[in-house]
Amino acid sequence: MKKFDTSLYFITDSSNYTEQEFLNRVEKALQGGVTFLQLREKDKTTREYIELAQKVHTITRKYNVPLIIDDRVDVALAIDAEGVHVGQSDMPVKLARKLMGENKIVGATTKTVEQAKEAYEQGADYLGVGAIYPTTTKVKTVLTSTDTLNDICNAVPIPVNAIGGLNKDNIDVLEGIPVAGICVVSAIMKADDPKKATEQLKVRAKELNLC
Ligand code: TZP
Ligand code: MG
Repeated sequence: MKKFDTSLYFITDSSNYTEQEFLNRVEKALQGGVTFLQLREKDKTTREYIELAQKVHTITRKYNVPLIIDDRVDVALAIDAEGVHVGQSDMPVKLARKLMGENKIVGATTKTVEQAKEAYEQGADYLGVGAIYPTTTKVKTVLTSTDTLNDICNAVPIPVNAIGGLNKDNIDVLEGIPVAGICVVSAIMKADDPKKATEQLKVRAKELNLC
């Protein structure tokens, strides 16, 4: 049984930062208590994606936090990342699982109970569900209601994380829903102080019993 903790899942976005500033922010987030980290790059060449992933992996290893690569099974395998995350337009979970093997983590984005059940049956280890709120992060998505999120949590026996526009001041909307945790980009990536922002998110998520 793979053991991992998605309670405070940080998804990165390196746009608008120099590489050093980006890596510093990643490390600050890890110091603040991020439990799971996804490298999400949309505009990099394969070579650039791999080189950045190797640098991020060196940092996440120090904190014993799994590194998940967005979309790219080849990049995840090339750098021996702990896992990959696929969306509905990416490689199907079944094929991602086949290529990644049983010991790696495969996560999937789902927006309906049907998609969630299918991803679980195909071998997903965890799900991301959203967007719960509108997001300023570059992504093609539609809003998912908290009722649907709740239904998905109850429909599959794997961890389900909420995503989309979440921050310490609005995650109370998730109270009472059996999520395994929250996924955030901006709330940490764009914070003046990523370590403090992470710590504050963690405190609030704990207060609300979200993790
Ligand atoms: N999938 C659904 S919303 C989203 C993704 C990748 C982006 C979430 O970013 P933010 O900045 O936390 O709203
Ligand atoms: Mg994707």
